[in-house]
Amino acid sequence: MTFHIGIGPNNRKSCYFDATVAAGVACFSVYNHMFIPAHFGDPEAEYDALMTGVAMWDVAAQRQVEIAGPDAFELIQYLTTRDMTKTRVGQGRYVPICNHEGLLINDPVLLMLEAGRYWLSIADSDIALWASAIAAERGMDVRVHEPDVSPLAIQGPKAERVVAELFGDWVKELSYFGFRQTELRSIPLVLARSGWSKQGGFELYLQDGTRGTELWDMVQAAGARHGIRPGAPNDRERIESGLVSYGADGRLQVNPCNPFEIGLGGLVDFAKPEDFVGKAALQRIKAEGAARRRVRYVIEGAPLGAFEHALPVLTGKGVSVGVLSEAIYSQRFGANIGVGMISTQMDETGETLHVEMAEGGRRVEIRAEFGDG
Ligand code: THG
Repeated sequence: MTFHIGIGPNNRKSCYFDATVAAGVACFSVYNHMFIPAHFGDPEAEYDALMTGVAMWDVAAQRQVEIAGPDAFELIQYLTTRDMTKTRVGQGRYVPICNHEGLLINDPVLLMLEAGRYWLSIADSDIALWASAIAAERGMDVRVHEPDVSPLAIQGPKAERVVAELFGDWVKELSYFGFRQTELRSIPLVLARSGWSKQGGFELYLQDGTRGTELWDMVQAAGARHGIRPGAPNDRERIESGLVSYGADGRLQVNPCNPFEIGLGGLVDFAKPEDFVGKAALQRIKAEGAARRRVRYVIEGAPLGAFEHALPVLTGKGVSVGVLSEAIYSQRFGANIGVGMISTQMDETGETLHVEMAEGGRRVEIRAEFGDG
C-alpha cells in the first residue's frame, strides 16, 4: 500500500515549511490545522541526535493564543486548573485546561509576557475559540487572538551550546521554563528553556513569519559543528520519559480523560480562591476517585512496527479495562513500551492483560517505570 496525504489549502504551512523541505523532511503530520514535520527519514539518527547531541524541530504548529487586556489575568485564572497568582513575567508554566465536565481539552505552556498579556502555547485543539467565547460570555475586557508566532525547538544535551553561541552566555542562566524577549540579528523572538523532551533544550518563538527560513538557517549553521539534525517531536523519547501528548494519549473526542487519569492531577489547584472551568466536576471526580490511572506498559513479542491508533487493553475474557495510547520499540529498554491508562479496579488483581494487534494477541504488563525489570 502506497499513498500520499496531500498538501492543500485546508491546513496551513508553517513559516519553516520551505526550510524543512530543503532539509529533507520525509513525512508530515497535522496539528492545529497545520502541517508539522513528523520525521526526516532516519528515525535512529534523529533519536540519537536528541539523546546525545542536538536536534532542531519545526513546532510552529504549537500555536500561541494571546490573551491581552485589563481582564487577561482573570480569564487565564478561570481557564486553567492551576493557580496563576504567583506566575510572573519571564517564567513559563504548564497549565492544563479542562471543560466544564472536568475533561482535559488542552495542556498548554503559559507565558506571561507582561502584566495583562499572556500566551498559551497550545497542544492540538482550538483554544482560541474556547477562550474568546468564554471571555465574551462573561463580559471580560480582553482581546483573544493568534499572533504571528512560530516556535522552533532546539533539543538535546548540546542544545545549550548552540543557543549560547547564537545568543550569548546569558542563556545558561535561564531557569526551566524561563524565557526572555530578545532578537537575533534583528529577528524578534522569545527565547525559552523548554521543549517537549526530557533531554533539555530551548524554544525560539519567532515573531515574524516572513523570517522562518532565515532563522532556521542560522540555527542550522550554528549547530552544524555540534552535529545538529532536523527532526520532530520524538515519540520514542516521549514514551520512554512519559511526557503527556494531548491528542495521542487522549483527546475530548477520542478517549476523553480528566487530569487525574492522565497524570496531571497535581496541577489541579482546588485551593485557589477563584473559580475555574471544570472545578465542580473535578471536585466530584476527586471525591469519588478517578476511574482510571496513567500507566506505562511493556508489550511482549517482536519489536513493534508502526503504531497508528490507541488499542483497548483487554482481560483474558476480552473485557476492555484500559487503553494503550501509543507504543514503540525502545532499544534503550530492550522492549516494546507504551503509555496509556488502566481501570483502578484492576489494581492488584494481577490479571493477565493483552492487546489485539494485526498479527494477533500480545500480552501486556503494567510497569511503574521502564527499565525496572
Ligand atoms: N512547548 C511549547 N508549547 C507546547 C509544547 C511544548 N504546546 C503543546 C505541547 N507541547 C503542550 N504539552 C506539554 C506537555 C508536557 C510539557 C510541556 C508541554 C513538559 N512537561 C514536563 C514534564 O512533564 O516533565 C514539565 C511539566 C511541569 O513543569 O510541570 O515539558 O513542549 N512551547
